[in-house]
Amino acid sequence: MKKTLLSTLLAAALVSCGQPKQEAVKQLPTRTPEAEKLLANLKTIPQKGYMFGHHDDTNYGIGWEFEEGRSDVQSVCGDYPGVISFDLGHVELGDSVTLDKVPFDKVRKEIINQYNRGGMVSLSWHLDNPMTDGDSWDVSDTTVVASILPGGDKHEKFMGWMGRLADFLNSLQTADGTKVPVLFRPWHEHTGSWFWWGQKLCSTEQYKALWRMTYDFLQKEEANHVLYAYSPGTEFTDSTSYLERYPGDDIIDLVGFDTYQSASRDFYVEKARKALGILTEVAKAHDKAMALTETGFEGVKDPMWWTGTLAEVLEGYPVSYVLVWRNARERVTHFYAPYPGQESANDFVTFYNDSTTLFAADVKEILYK
Ligand code: BMA
Repeated sequence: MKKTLLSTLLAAALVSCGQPKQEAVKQLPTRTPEAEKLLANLKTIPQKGYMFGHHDDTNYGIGWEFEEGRSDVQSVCGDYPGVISFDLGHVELGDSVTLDKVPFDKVRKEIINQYNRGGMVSLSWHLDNPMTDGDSWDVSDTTVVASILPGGDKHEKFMGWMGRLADFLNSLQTADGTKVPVLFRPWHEHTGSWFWWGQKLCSTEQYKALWRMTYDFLQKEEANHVLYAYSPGTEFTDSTSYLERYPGDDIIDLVGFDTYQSASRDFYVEKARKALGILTEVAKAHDKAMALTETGFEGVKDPMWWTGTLAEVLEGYPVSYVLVWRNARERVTHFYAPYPGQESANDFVTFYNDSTTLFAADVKEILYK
C-alpha cells in the first residue's frame, strides 16, 4: 500500500515536471458598487452643471476649528460644497494629526459626513520626503523617487508608509460597513518642480512607475472604493505634453489640473480656459471624467470673483467639479472661499443660486444612484 502510494506520488511529480507551472492567479477586486456609481455619475454630471468644491471645508475656517457641522461655505450660502477635499499628509508617519494639524479621526468623520449628505470626497497627499524626512516641498535630492521604487534603498520604508495609507483608506466606512468612495489625487502638480516627485526630480519612467506601484499596492490591499485623479499643474501646452507622464487609462479615472489666479484676472482666465480646452480633448479621447482639481484667488480680493471670473473660466467646458483651496485658520490671509462678511460673500450667493453650480443638496439624489 505504502509502496503504491509512493510510486503514485512519484509518477505524479514526474508528470508535472516540465509542465507549465499553474500559479494561483489572485483575482483583483473590482470597484465597489458605490465607487462604480460615483464614476459613472461624474461623467454625466456636466450635463447638469459642475460641483463646487472646497478643501478642508468642514474641518476649520476663518476664526474657528473643529466645530460640529460648521463650514464657511455653508455659513455663507446655506449648503455644503458638492465636493470636499482633505489632505492625508502625515498619515504615512502614523501621526494622529495631518500636516495641517487636523486629527485623522476628525478627517475620517468628515469624509463619512460628506458621503452621508450625498456629496463627494477627494483626497490629496502632501506626504513627507522618505529620504530626508523633510516635507513634500523638500527638493534637495533628485533621487527620492528612484529610491522608493522596487530595488531602491527606501523601498521598504516607503511600502510601510503605503501600508498606513491603505489602512486609513480602508477605515473609511459608514456605520453599516459601506466603504466610502473617494477620489484619490496623489503625486499632483508633478509638472512643476516644487514637490520631491516633480518634473526635474524624476524621469518620466520613474514617475509612471511610482503611480503604478501606488495603484498596484492599493489594489492588493483591496482599497477598491478608491478612484484616481491625474492632476498636473498648468505647465502643459497641448494634449501631448499633458499626457507626457500620464500613468495609463487602466489606472486613471479623472483628469484635471491645478491653476491659481495670482495677479491679473485676464491672464488667469486666458490660461485656465486654454488648459480646459486641452483637458476637454484629453478627457474625450480617453473617456475620462474631468475637473479643475485646485484653483482659487488667495484672499478672494475681488467682490465679483465668483460670477465675474470663476464662472467665466468654466463656461462651456464639461467639468464635473471645480475645487478651491482651504480657509486656513492659522494663516488668515490664506483663504479661497468666502466667510460671512468677506467681500465676495454676496457674489458667492449669486454663484450658489445659479442652476449651473451644484452643492451637496443638488447632488444628493445623483452621485450614488
Ligand atoms: C498648501 C498650503 C499649506 C498646506 C498644504 C496642504 O497649498 O495651504 O499651508 O499645508 O497646502 O494642505
